[in-house]
Amino acid sequence: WRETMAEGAILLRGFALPFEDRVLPALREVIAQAPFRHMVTPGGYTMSVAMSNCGAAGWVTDRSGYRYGRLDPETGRPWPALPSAFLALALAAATEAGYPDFRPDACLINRYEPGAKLSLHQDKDERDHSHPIVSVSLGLPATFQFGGLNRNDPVRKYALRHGDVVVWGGPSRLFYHGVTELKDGDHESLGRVRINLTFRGAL
Ligand code: MD3
Ligand code: FE
Repeated sequence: WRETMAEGAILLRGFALPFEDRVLPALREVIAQAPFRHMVTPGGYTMSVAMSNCGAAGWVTDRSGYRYGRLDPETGRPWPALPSAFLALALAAATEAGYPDFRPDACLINRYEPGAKLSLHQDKDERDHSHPIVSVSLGLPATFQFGGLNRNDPVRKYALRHGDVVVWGGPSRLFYHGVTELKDGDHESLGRVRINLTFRGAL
C-alpha cells in the first residue's frame, strides 16, 4: 500500500479511509462557509475545476495573477479554519512519508465534475519549497500525470482512487503534474465528483 512514484514522492494507497468518517462532514461544513467557485486564470480562462480553501491562507487566481491570501475574495471573510480532522490526516500522512515536522497552513479543495481537468503545471506559489505537499483524493477515480522539472519531460500516469494520499517532497516537489478529464461515474459517498484536498505550507 506504500509506493514510491519518484524520488521524494510517496503514494499511500487508502491512507485516508480511516479518517473519512470525520473528514467528509468537516468538508461539508467548510463548503457551507466558503462555497466552490470557478476561478479565472491570469490568461482569462475559467477553470473547469471548482475550488475553495480552508486554513490561514487560501490559493486564489484571477486576472491579476496567482497568489495566497487570508481572505476569501467572494465573501470578504477569512477562509474557514483547518478542521481538526483535516489536520490529523495531513500530519499522519506526512509523518508516514518521513516529514514529521510538516505544519500545513493552507488547504486547497478542488472539485472535479465529469469532464473537468487540470492541465500540466508546477506548484511554485508557496514561499518555501522545502515543505512537502500532501494530496488526498476522494470520490471518483482520476488519472493523475506527472513528469519532471521541465514541461516537456515524459509523463507517467497513475490512477488515484478514493482514499489515496500522495506526499510530494524533495526533488519531486517542483515536478510538472496534472489531472486528465474526469470520467463520469457514481461514487457511493460523494456521487458524480472527485474532490482533492491539497495541504501546503504556503506562508
Ligand atoms: C506533484 N491538484 O491543486 S494533487 C493542485 O488532483 C493540483 O487536484 C491536483 O495539482 C488534483 O495544484 C493534483 C497532487 C499533487 C499536488 C501537488 C504537487 C501533485 C504534485 C506538487 C508537486 C508535484
Ligand atoms: Fe498542482
